[in-house]
Amino acid sequence: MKFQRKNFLQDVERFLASDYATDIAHADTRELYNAVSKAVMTETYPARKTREGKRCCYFSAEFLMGRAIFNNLMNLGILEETGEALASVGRALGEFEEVEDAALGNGGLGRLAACYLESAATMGIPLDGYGIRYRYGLFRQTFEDGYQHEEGDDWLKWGDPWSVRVERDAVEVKFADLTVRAVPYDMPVFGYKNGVANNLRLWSSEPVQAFDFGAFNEMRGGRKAEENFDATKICDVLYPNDNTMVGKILRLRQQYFMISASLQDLLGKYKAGGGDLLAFDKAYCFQLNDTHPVIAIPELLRLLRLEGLSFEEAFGVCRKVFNFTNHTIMAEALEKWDSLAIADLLPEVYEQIACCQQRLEKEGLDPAKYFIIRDNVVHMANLAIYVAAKVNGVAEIHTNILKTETFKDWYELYPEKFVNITNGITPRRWLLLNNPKLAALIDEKIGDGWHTDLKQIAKIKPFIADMVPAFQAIKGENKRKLAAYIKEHEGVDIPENFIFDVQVKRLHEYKRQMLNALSILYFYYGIKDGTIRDFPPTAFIFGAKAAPGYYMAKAIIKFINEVAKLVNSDGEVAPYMRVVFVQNYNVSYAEKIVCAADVSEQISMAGMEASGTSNMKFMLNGTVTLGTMDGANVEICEEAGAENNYIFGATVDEVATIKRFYWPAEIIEQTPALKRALETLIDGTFPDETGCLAKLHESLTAGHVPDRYLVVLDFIDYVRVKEELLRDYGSEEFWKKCLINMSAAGKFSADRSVQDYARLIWDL
Ligand code: 26Q
Repeated sequence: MKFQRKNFLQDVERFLASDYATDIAHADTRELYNAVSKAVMTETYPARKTREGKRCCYFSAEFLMGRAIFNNLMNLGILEETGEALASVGRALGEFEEVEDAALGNGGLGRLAACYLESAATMGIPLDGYGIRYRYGLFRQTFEDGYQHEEGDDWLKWGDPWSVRVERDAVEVKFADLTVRAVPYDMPVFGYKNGVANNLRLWSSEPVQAFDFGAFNEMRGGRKAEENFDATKICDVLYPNDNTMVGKILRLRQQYFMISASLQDLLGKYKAGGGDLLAFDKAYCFQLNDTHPVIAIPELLRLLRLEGLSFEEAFGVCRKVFNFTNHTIMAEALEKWDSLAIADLLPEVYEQIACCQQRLEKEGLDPAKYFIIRDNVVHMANLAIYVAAKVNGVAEIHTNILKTETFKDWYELYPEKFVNITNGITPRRWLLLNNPKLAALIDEKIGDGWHTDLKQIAKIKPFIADMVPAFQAIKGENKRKLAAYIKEHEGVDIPENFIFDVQVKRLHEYKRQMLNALSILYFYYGIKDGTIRDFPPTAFIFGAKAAPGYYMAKAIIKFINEVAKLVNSDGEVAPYMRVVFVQNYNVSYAEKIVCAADVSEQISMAGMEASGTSNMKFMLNGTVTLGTMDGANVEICEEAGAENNYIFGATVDEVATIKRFYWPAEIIEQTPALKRALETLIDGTFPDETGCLAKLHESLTAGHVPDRYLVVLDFIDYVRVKEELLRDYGSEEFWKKCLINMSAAGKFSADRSVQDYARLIWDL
C-alpha cells in the first residue's frame, strides 16, 4: 500500500471527530486505535485484490486471530510509516500493545486456522474463513490463591474496526423451535506485501425482527418473547474446551448456525450467478476443521435436495466438495451426538444423516466397522470420512496413527482418501513481528527471500558460527523484556542471566505439565539436600488455561502455583531457580515468550499430541526442544537432527506395549526422589483445602488406570535429559544447536502447508 502521511493523518482526525468528537491530541488509546484502523481500512479498500475462480472455504468453529493491528500494518508494508506518522503528532504505535486479542479460539486448532488464512493470502491462494462471531471469546484467566478463576472476555469493548457488517448478506437460520437472523461481519485478511486480501466471515445471531411487537404483546404466553431472547444467545460465548467434547445442545446450535448461514450464502450467490448445481465443486471446496463443522454435510444435502437434486446427485456433489481434517486421536474429543437431540433440533438435517447411514448400509459393508449412526448416536467423524474426498492428519506420526488405529477400518476401505499435511505456522507473525531484531539479523546475512519462502532460511547455515554473539545479544534483550513484563504482570522477579525453560500450551493431562512440575521439585530438593550441585540457574515458566470444567487440569494449575510459591520464597535456592505460571496466556503473551525462550518443553506422552505448533514457533526463533517423539517433534528432529535437540521417553511403540502391564507403584518405590516429589501432594507440604491435590496424587498412583499418561514411567529419563540440557546451556555448541534449529525450520512454514492443501486437496 502506498502510504501518504498527510492523507492518513487526515483520515484519522476525521474518524476521531465523527466517531468520538475528539482529536489526535486528546483521544484515548481505544479511540486512537479505532480511528487508525479505520483509516487503514479506508485507504486500502480500493486496492484489495484476490484471485478469480474456484475458492476454498475454511469452515471452523474457531479462529484465534490475536491482535490484528501490528500484523495488518506489517503485511500492508506500512508499519514503520504509521509509527512515524503517529510520532509526528505526539502519539506512539506502542500504545496499541494495550489492545486485547481477538481470542475466538481455544488453542492449537484455532490458531492454526488463523495462520492458514494469513499464509493463503500471502501465497495468493483463494482461501476464505467462515465461523462464528462470539460475543465473548476464550475466558480471561487470573489466579486467586493459586486457583484458576475465569472472567468473561469482553473483546468488543475495544471495538472491532477491522470488521464490516454486511447487512445485505444476512440470512435466516431455522431450528425446530426458533428462527434466527445470521448477519455476517467480514474481516480482510491481508497477504504479506502483495496487495491480496482474502476474507474472514464471522456470523452473528440476531432476532429475526429487531423488536417483535407481536411477541411483546404475547409475552405472558412466554413463547415468542423467548425465541427472540434465544437468538442472540447462540453466539454468546466460545465453549472453552480443548481436546474434549461437551454434549451441550447450545454447542450444536452454534455449529449448525454458522454452517447453515455460510452454505445458504454461498449456494445462494452461486445460483444467482447462474451456476449449475451439479458443477458446484468447480466453484467451491470446503475444508472441515475437525468435526465441529461436519453438520455442513447433511445441510448441503438438504439444500441441494430443496433445489430439486436427487439424493444421489446431491451426495455426488458432497463427495467432491468436502474435505476433513482431524486434529486429535483422543476418544473424548471425537464428536458424537445423540440422534434424538439432532432429530429434535434439526429434523430435516437428521433425515439427511439417516439417508447417509442407509446408503452406507446398502453398500453391504460390515456394520460393526462402518456406521454413522449406531445405538442412537451420530458419529460425526465417521460421517465426515464416509463423505469427504480427502481426510488428513496434521503430522506424519498422527496420520499414521489415524491409518493404523483410530480410523483403521475406514483406511482399509478408502486408502486413497487419507493424506498427511503437516501443520505449519506463519513466519510473519512468528518471527518477523515477534522478533524483529533476529529477523533483521537474518536479512543482513541472506536477504529477505525467506519472508515468503521459509526454505531459504537454510541459507543461514554457513553463517551460524559467526552469528552466535549477535544471536545471544538479541535473545538476551528479548529475555530482559519478557522478565520486565512478567515482573509487572505476575510480580515475580526473573534474573536475566537465568535459563528460560518454557512450557506454554493448554493445560491437559496428556501434555504432562505434571512431569515438568515434578522435575522442578526433584531439582529443588536435590539442591536443598546437596545431592545436586552447581545447578544451572533456571526459570521455569508456565502458561496455560484449563477448561473450566476440567477438574484435574485445574488441580495441576493449583499444584504448580504452590510449587512456585515454595521455590520463590526460599532464599537458599534463590540463586538457582524460579518458577512462574503466567496468567491469561494468549497469542500476544506467546509472541513475547517465544522469542525469549531457551528451552521449549514438548513433553506429551508419545502418540497423544497430534502435531503441536508452539514447538515450531520456538524452533523458528532458535530454541532447542526438550521433547518426546510425538507429533511434529518427530519431524523437527528429522529436519534439525535429534542430536541438536533433547529427546527422551517412551516411543509410541513402547507406550503400546508398556501400557498392557504398567503399574507405576513399583517405579515410585524404586525412585525415592520421585516418591518425595509425589508425596508433597498429600503430606501437608502444600495447603489443600479442596482436596484437589490429593485427587491428583490418586490419579497418578491408584485406581483402575493409574497414571494414564505415563508420567511416572518417563520421569527418570526426563530429568536425566533435562539436566543434560541445562548443563549444556551456554556453551558454543549449545548456541549452535539453537541456530541449527532455526535454520532447519523451513518445512514448518504455514505457506508450505497451505500450498500442500491447495495441491493435494483443494485442486486450486
Ligand atoms: C468439541 C465439541 C464440543 C466442544 C468443544 C470441542 C472441541 C474444541 C476444541 C474439541 C477440540 C478442540 C481443539 C482441539 C485442538 O486444538 N487440537 C490441536 O490441534 C492442533 C492443530 O492441528 C495440533 O497441533 C494439536 O496437537 C492438537 O491438540
